[in-house]
Amino acid sequence: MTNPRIAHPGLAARTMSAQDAAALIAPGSTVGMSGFTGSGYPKAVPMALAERMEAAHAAGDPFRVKVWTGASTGPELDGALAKSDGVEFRLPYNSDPIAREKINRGEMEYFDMHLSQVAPMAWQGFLGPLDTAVVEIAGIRPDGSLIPSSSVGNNKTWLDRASKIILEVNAWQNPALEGMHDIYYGTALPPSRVPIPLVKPDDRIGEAYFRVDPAKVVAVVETDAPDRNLPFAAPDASALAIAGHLLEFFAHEVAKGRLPPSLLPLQSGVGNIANAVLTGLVDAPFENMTAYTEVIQDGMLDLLAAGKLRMASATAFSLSPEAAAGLNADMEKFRDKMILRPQEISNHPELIRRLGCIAMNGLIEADIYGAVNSTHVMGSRIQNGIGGSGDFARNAYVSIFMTPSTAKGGKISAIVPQVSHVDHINQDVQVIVTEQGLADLRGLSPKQRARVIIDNCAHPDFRPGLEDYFQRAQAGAYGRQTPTLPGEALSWHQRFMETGSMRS
Ligand code: 0RQ
Repeated sequence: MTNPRIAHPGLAARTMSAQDAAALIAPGSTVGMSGFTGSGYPKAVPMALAERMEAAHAAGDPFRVKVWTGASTGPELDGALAKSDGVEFRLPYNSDPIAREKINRGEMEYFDMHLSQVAPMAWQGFLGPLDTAVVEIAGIRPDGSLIPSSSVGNNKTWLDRASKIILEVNAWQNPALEGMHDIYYGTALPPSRVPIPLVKPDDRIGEAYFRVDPAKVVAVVETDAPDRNLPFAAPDASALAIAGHLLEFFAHEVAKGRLPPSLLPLQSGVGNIANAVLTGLVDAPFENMTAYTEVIQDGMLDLLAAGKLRMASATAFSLSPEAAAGLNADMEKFRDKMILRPQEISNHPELIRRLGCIAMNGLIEADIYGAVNSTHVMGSRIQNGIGGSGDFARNAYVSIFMTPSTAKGGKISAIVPQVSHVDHINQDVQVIVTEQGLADLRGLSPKQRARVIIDNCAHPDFRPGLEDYFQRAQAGAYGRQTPTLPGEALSWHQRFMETGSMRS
């Protein structure tokens, strides 16, 4: 029987099994896959590829590929390929635990990069050639154009750049997704680059479909499998306190006339705390809000459903299984309020600066001067990656980072004398919030920043240690602009690695 989702006869004729499609991917090649935060990633071909890899390894024949994506994917892609020891190089973002272990054991090369830069760098030729694109879509139209699925990510670029293309047509994806996407084809390389004509989060500047050269499509695979996302934890006391401090800050900024009553376009990062802040906004006195962000998570849907958020622009969904099922059942209600764009547009520095986004991201640790580490535990073990946090933090109207003041059951202070890895320099960090309070760092010098970060954000158990370091650094450092004691600055991390705790 013909599949109504594959309406182009020429492409329908290329329908085959995932195994046959995976057989078209060569060892050592570079594969650009769809997928962004657990949405819209291919679900059958990577698993079939992983089986091939295992068989090859068992026969003593190494079979590994280089994998590029939008951001994180799901266990059927990153998990399966990492388990089969099939990935020699990965970019630009990963949150899969098996892949993380491989990376941190030094068995997989990982290029953790700004998500807005992936497509431009691919076009500039900085990343090398792309052999195969494996892209999940919601359908193929009679003219051969493609209906995107639940994430856009870098798909446009993979489809344009790859020598050959494998499409997965997923019947689980809601047909009502059609028309929600805005695929902008106006990007060009310098010196031909022009301004991107987007001035409001609601603007549509592109097309609803991907263009594709049918001659490059070597396989079409039918699937029917859900996106797999992780549930969000119910907000704990710490997440609620952080949300409370932030909402108070927004109200204060509105009262001062520094933010309009509907705020400015919201960007919200990944994780439970970011989600808790969004949920907190449901009962806050801000109406007619918008979001210009990377992912639409549960809290954004709550805000849309409550009528507090007028619309949300992103590149992907990042929903709990319940919220994904709910959205799928209710897509008609939400679809006109959401736009999914390529990640080079959702995260574009020009647009973030123009729109004046309020950036809210998580962190691993911050130091007393306000530098932020979003990626590396103890300076060397990667957690996920910088993702879009750098795109937004540097260019935002106000750049906010949030975290509980301690990690690992209180053994680690999230506020340290010096971060063990730098993702966001202090100039890109304007507000830090923990459950203890909020530090507004705008307009402050390094020593003034240290004062408010220690007083407002550090956990009381670690405050005296930070205070002691700060005082001695001011008295004995080589210079007094950003007083630092190099021999001691990372001693808290050293203590944790030696004793299992930063506590002395
Ligand atoms: O590890 O799961 O093993 O216990 O880090 O920490 O507290 O669950 O916090 O989910 O908000 O994630 C920075 C990782 C925070 C995230 C980060 C350990 C902690 C736990 C997760 P376990 P929590 P969150 C746009 C924005 C970069 C990308 C980004 C992130 C785990 O926000 O990946 O911002 N950001 N993208 O125990 C040791 C510390 C720690 C620590 C936390 N100081 N020391 N371990 N952990 N702090 C979206 C995209 O780009 C897609």
